[in-house]
Amino acid sequence: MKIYNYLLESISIKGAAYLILLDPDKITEELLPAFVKHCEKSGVDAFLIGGSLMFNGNFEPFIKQVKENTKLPAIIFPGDINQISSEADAILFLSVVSGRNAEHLIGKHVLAAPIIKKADIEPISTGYILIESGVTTTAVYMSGSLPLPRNKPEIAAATALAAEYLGMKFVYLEAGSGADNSVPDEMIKAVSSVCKIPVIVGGGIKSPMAARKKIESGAKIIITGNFFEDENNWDMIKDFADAVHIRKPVMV
Ligand code: 1GP
Repeated sequence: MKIYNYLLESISIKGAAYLILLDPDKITEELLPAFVKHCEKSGVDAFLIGGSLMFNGNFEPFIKQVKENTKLPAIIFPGDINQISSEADAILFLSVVSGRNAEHLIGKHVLAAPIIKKADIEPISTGYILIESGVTTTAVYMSGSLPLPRNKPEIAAATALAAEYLGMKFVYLEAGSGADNSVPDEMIKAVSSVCKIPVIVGGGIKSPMAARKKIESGAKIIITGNFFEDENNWDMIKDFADAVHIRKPVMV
């Protein structure tokens, strides 16, 4: 099954999907096998893999190691075009539609497209909307573009709708990894009330309750990363997954 269809099916069965971001610069190869196994057991639906920088040159072996330890899909969340590998199942083909920097709207994509074709992995076209979160996040800085003001849900809604009309399959509201403030629930409501495509929300989500509120506001996929870089929090992965999966499977 295509990863896009797998995600849609997870949303339809469980009400929403829960993905964990693995940044090769942030988790050691010693901890990685135990972590991904624990995530799978706790109800996580898939992994995003990537980071804004890549000090760890082992991007490809990292994905391989993930795949060796879980059946869950490994989806590249690229910080740049050096993060493309045939070891992954799919790649979020992100266009920073909140910005006006042509490089991140289409330039990098032209360079990446032939590499993705050769790697034979599934590109999932995604409108990436950076939301102001109180500080300059790495994603904002690296994109060389202004984030969308957090008190302007109507701009977010219009931007997301434009992404949908351009044919993108998902819209991703991003507060930035480790953000002080996550994407406002009001903004998620505004976007999901006008868009038919599923809304992904990530950045600065630090509790199951916060994740649940995003789902109740209309988010269909929740991403967390930073929170589980602290091993002491691993016990809470299931709490996050349960909070996101608002529809419980019916036993027959
Ligand atoms: C970053 O949205 C993801 O792109 C995850 O953010 O690390 O803050 O959970 P956190």
